[in-house]
Amino acid sequence: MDKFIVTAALTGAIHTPTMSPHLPITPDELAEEARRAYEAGAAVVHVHARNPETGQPSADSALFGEILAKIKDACDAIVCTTTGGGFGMTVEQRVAVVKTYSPELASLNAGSLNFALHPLLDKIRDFKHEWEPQYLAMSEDFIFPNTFKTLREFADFFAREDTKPEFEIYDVGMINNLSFLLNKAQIKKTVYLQFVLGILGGLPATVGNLVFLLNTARETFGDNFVWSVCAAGRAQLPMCTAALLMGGFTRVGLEDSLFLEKGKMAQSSAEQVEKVIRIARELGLEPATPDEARSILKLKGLDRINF
Ligand code: KMH
Ligand code: ZN
Repeated sequence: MDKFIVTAALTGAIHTPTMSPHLPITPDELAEEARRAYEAGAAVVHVHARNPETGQPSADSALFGEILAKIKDACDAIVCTTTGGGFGMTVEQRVAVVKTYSPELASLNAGSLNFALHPLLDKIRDFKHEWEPQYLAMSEDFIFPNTFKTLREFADFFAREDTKPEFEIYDVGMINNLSFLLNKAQIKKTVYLQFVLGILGGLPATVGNLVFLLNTARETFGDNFVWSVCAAGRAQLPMCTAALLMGGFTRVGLEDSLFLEKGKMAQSSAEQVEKVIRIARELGLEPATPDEARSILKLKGLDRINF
C-alpha cells in the first residue's frame, strides 16, 4: 500500500479570529486541535503561535515553547514549526523557534513575495480586534522578505540544529533559488518541497501550475525530492486530490482554508484531514504514521528536539 503524508496546518498567520470561531488561538486550543488532527490521521502538524488574548500572530518564544510542550503531551504527531511567522516580524524573530527548540521539521520560505491578503477585507464588516483590518490592509504593500541572505542564514541555523527544512514554494522561481542555495550533499538528503498555491502574489492554484512546479523540481533535483501541496481557500481539496493522483503528499488545515465544502465551515482541521484521507483511500493510498513520515522525510527523531 502506498503511503502519503498528511500535514495539518492548524492556525497559520493568514486568517484572523473574526473569520472563524474555530480557529485555534491559545496553547490549549492548539494542542487540542493537534490531537484531533493526529487522531484523524495527520502525521505532521504545522504550528504558528498566536497571542492568546488578541489572536494576533506572535513571535513570543516562551509562548511558542508552551504550545510545543502541550502539543507534545497531547499527541505523537511530528511538529513542523513555522519560520514564516506573521507579517511584520523580523527574520531573527522568525527563525528563533528553530534555534531555541530544535524541532525535527520547520518551514523555510524559499523566496520573497508580495503576500497579499487585502482582498479579504472586502468580505468582513465588523472585526473583533483592531489589529485585524490593519494587518490585512498592510499586506497590499508588504513584501514577505526571504532574500538570498535570509535563505543562507536560515539554512545555516537549520543545519546546526539538524532541523529538516520544509521549503515553502509559492512560485516556480523559488525552486531555482533552492538549486542555488543547496549543495549536492544537502540535495542527496532528500529535499522536501511544499507547493503553496493560490496565494495572491504567488502562483494560482491550477493543475497546470502544479505540473509545471513538479517538472521544474524534477529537472532541478532529479529523484532527490519529495513534495506536498497546500492551496488557499476553496482550492484546498481539489489541489490536494491532484497531488494524491500525482504521487505527492497533502497539507490541509485552517491555516489554508476555513471551509470543509462550499458554504460549510470546518469546525476543526481534523475534519479536513478526515476528508482528504477518505478520498485517498478511494485511490488506494494510506496515510503515513508519524514514524513512517520520519523515515520518508529522513528526520532526526524525537530524542533530539528541545521541547
Ligand atoms: N505567515 C505567512 C506570511 C510559513 O508558515 O512558513 C507565511 C506562512 C508560511 O505561513
Ligand atoms: Zn504556516
